[in-house]
Amino acid sequence: MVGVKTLLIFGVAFIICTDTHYCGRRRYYARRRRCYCDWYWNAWSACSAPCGSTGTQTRTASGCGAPGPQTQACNRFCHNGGTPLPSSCSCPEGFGGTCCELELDIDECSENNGGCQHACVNTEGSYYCDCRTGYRLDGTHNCTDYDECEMNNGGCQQACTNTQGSFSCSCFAEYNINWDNDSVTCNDVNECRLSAWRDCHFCTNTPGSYNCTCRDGHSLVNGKECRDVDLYPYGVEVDSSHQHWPHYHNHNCKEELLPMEGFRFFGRRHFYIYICDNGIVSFDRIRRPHWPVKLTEHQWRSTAVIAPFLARSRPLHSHDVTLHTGTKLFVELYSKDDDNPHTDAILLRARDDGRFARGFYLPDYEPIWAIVVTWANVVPDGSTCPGGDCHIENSRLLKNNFQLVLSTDGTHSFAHFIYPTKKIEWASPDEVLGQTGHPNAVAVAGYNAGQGWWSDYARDMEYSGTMKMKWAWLKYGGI
Ligand SMILES: [Ca+2]
Ligand SMILES: [Ca+2]
Ligand SMILES: [Ca+2]
Repeated sequence: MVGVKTLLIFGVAFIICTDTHYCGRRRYYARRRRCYCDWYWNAWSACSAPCGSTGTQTRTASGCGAPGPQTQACNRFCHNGGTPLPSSCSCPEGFGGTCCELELDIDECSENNGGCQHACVNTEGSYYCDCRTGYRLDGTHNCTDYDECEMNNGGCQQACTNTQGSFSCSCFAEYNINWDNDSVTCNDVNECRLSAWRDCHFCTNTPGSYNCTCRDGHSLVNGKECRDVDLYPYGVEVDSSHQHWPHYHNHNCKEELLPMEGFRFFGRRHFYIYICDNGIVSFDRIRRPHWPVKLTEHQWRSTAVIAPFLARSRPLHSHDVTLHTGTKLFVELYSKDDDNPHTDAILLRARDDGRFARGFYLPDYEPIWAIVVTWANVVPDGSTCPGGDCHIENSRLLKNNFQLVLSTDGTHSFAHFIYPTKKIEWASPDEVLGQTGHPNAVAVAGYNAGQGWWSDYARDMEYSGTMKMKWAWLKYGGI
């Protein structure tokens, strides 16, 4: 019976556990021949938010007698100091993303140019400084000039000059930079074609230089100008330069104070000289005479004047004439014991000129001062041309050169007119237009002591007021 009973128990157990039975809400199952009732948790669900302040997740239980679902907070955080919001975060500067998990780039250049002297370049997570062309970085923020000349002479053929942020090429004297082409190579200057060399008689161009020689009776001045030896030295020869002549428009002539002995001119003694740019000087203040008037005309009867070549001229002729090639006026005064190293030679020459002046006999003449006035490149006034300007090319302009030398010993005075060979090229502005049939405004020369009507103290030089004035150099000077 026991065996049956036991069999019965097992039989009951077997029946109960092989079926799915519920006892209330419990579930039974078989294990080691016994029946159990149990439950377990399922996995947590995904969090409802990746971060922030409201994330939750739930889990459920399964099995015999399982409890209800469970809920808990999750992902309640923010990265990098962010402030939690529902389901996201508010990020501090420099961070981004829903949860502030991203590090954002800061544009360092936006403030104070990143401390860079020139350019600031922002990069992801950083920045760097850059320099303008011609500069290079000195350290991390500053820029210093780059000396281009250090490397290969800057590519310059001759001279290289470093400048802030750049450099430039230049050439030695007698060479010209090749601006049209590369700005670094140098071309030889053909000096013989330059207007400044127009007074060189025989010019030979050489690479980097030139060679100038002169005809007989001339001396080479400044390496490029042949001057008639009849001329008194002037300009560079006596370490002086020409005077600028802004007086054309206000009609004034240049006033110079004479040494205290003054200049005795027949019955009057003068202490000032007024030098006009068109070939006349006066000892009384005059306005520039625009028209040549013979020296014996009544116009001068009370004005002491000396005119070596008074002509209708214009110091700056036309627009294409630069100051360099316009009229130049040299005024050099030499006074005994004036410490000028050239004075002795000038006074000696003036002495001989006085002693040997035709018609005078003054073997003891000893000047105490002399003034040398040189008119160079006197060009005709083109105002008679149509429109008032001839626009003659510089190289075609006719030019006159002449000199007046005054000297005195206080009692006797001399005035020398000097016309260098072939350097009187025109006598009337009409020659510019090729109108020489009936020229007007022909140059005059002579003097008037300004002592009355038809005074004996006035004289017109032969040729004065005629086209023969062009040959004054042949008659009164020249060789
Ligand atoms: Ca950056
Ligand atoms: Ca530089
Ligand atoms: Ca040359």
